[in-house]
Amino acid sequence: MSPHPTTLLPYSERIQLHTNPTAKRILEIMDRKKTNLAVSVDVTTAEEALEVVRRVGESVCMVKTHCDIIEDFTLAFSEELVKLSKELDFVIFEDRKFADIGNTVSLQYSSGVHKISSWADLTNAHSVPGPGIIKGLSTVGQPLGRALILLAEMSSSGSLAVDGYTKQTFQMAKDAGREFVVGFIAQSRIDTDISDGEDWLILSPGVGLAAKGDSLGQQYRTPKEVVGDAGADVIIVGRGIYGIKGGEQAVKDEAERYRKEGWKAYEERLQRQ
Ligand code: S5P
Repeated sequence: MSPHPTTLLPYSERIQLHTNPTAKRILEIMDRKKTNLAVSVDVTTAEEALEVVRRVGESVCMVKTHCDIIEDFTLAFSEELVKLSKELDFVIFEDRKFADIGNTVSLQYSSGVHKISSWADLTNAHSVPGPGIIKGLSTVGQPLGRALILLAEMSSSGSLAVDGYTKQTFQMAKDAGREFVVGFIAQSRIDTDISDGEDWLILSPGVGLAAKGDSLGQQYRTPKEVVGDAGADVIIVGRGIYGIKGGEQAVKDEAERYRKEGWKAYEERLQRQ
């Protein structure tokens, strides 16, 4: 199979193919810092999370959070995260996986303890409720220049987000337009986007250099498989980096190792014709 055209374009040339300010910024950072690595900071205290971010910040284009697992979450934490995102030049992706009707998700996004829209550049949603979820989130996020990605596939074994579901998710994004929805969580670049010629960002979790999976269904592939073979743009790594034994320096070094692997896979991909 010939490579998907988008996978042959450098990140720098794809910036102009986006109108959403967060999508542009992601591609600009990737190009500037030579990184397609997102670190998923799945630790349970604010201090630990900020510590991991300080260690990996220089190596990443994106930090992914699950704000609802942080026991002592406060808006001071999110303010510090925003400060670090400016100093260390990365985008904040809150992995909220919204999955309700438009009215409810707009409140979950803007209100409550977390006020996600006030600090997260990017968030994500399941397509299962239908297009109202995009409308609800966009009323809050779009005026702030935020962006949304949809979960088209998942990395876990037995996921129901396959085949027709994946295709319909893609169609839902196409129908919504690319002002707010800028891409997908997926395991590979979705073939059908050849037909509309649009540049969607593909972010892939389930990336690990050591383990092949965990005991709860997670499945890992290498950066080479994800970026090189499957044509994804951003690799999302959690435990493979923050869970490494050996202290602060080890986490920093491991982030660099993944950054280099991801970037090498991208550079090799650009050479394929
Ligand atoms: O399909 C998915 C989608 C997501 S966003 N599979 C995933 O694993 N994720 C998230 O990526 C998951 O919630 C976790 O935060 C991260 C993977 O973590 P790791 O420790 O397995 O690398």
